[in-house]
Amino acid sequence: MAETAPKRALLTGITGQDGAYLCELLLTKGYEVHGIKRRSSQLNTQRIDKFYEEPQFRKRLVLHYGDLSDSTCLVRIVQLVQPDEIYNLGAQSHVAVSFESPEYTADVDGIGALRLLDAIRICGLEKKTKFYQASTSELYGKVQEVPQRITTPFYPRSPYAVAKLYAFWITVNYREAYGIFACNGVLFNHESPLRGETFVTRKITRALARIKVGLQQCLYLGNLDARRDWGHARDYVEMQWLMLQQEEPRDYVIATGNQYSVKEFVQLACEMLGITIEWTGEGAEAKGIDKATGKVIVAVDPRYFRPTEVETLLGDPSEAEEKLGWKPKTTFNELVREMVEEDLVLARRDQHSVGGGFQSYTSTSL
Ligand code: NDP
Ligand code: GDR
Repeated sequence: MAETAPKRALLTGITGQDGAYLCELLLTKGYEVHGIKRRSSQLNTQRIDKFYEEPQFRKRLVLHYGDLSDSTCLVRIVQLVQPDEIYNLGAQSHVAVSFESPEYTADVDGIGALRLLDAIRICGLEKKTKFYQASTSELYGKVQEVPQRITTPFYPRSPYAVAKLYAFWITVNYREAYGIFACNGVLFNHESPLRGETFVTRKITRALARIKVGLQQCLYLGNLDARRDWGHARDYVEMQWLMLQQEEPRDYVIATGNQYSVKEFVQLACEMLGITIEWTGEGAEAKGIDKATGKVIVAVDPRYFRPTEVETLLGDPSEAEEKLGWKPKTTFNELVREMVEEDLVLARRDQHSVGGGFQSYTSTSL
């Protein structure tokens, strides 16, 4: 019997957190995975390098240089790969950074989605290529309904969210106008040990682990009262794939249905590290003191406040459960534990380097 060709997926943002988890999921499912990576002056494929070392995956993973701001390269890659599925995960994904680079963020996060959808049309692949757009709970911004579901009105609060609003609607429009199987996954925050170090959860687990082993004195944060619905990236990429395996394309909210504050995240991470933290002050004056040493280990630096903040987000995942049978597997406690444990290993490794006379990298600008 002739072997059937593997399904082919094209991922933008393959070098990011979700890209790495999705890449692994698709390779495990037998896909041929093509990824678009940006040229960088330093290596930027650390999260996916391990797949090249796996003999069973190596042959089915292909990387192409490209950029979401460059439509000619996107058309060329889509034409070359003829993908069955495109997952548009690439983005300038940091909300605070989007206030500093609003135009770039609009170009990559908003128009980037259009460029890819148009590449599908230009290549005549409307009937073949399914499209996943990485939409976000940031669309709800100043929340109009609790919990947020797919019908909740949007009220974006940052250049990032406004750019993603455009990407959301252009995805809907290309589905309706050209019959492309295109879906938005409106994902609430999802984290992991692979999370970028400047997002709040990873910043917390990394810094507290380094404080625990004596490599850092204090963790500086912004709004400690912000509340988020935090899930695990590994669970969420499964849902991204599931959405493209349905009979009909539609948009879904992906969340856990539970919410915690930044302060509660810090508190739990401290407990897991055996640090007893005592809080004093409120708002910009809030401080976390290590009870054992009396030292301030968490403080607020207003530099991390945003011009417009999203105070609270809480998703309703019931539709994903009813229609797709999807439920997040990892609890909040398990997520925080996994991140803390991995960062403690990294901190101890750094501690050994320092003991051996090497410098350890502590950025105060994270
Ligand atoms: P990351 O920031 O970890 O990864 C972003 C990826 O996009 C990286 O691979 C990055 O490349 C790439 N990228 C950045 N700019 C460009 C560009 N101009 N052209 C091509 N690629 C580019 O994000 P996540 O993995 O956390 O998120 C994936 C997607 O999901 C993003 O679109 C994000 O906005 C969205 N999202 C994320 C959520 C979350 O909680 N994680 C929740 C909701 C939505 P490089 O490695 O070179 O920087
Ligand atoms: P978010 O994630 O903005 O929700 O966007 P982030 O982790 O950056 O912030 C979450 C909340 O924590 C508050 N906060 C801080 N944030 C950062 N980064 N650094 C700090 O020091 C700090 N102190 C407090 C923030 O103000 C905010 O309220 C993420 C990204 O992955 C987006 O791409 C994605 O779309 C959304 O999640 C859903």
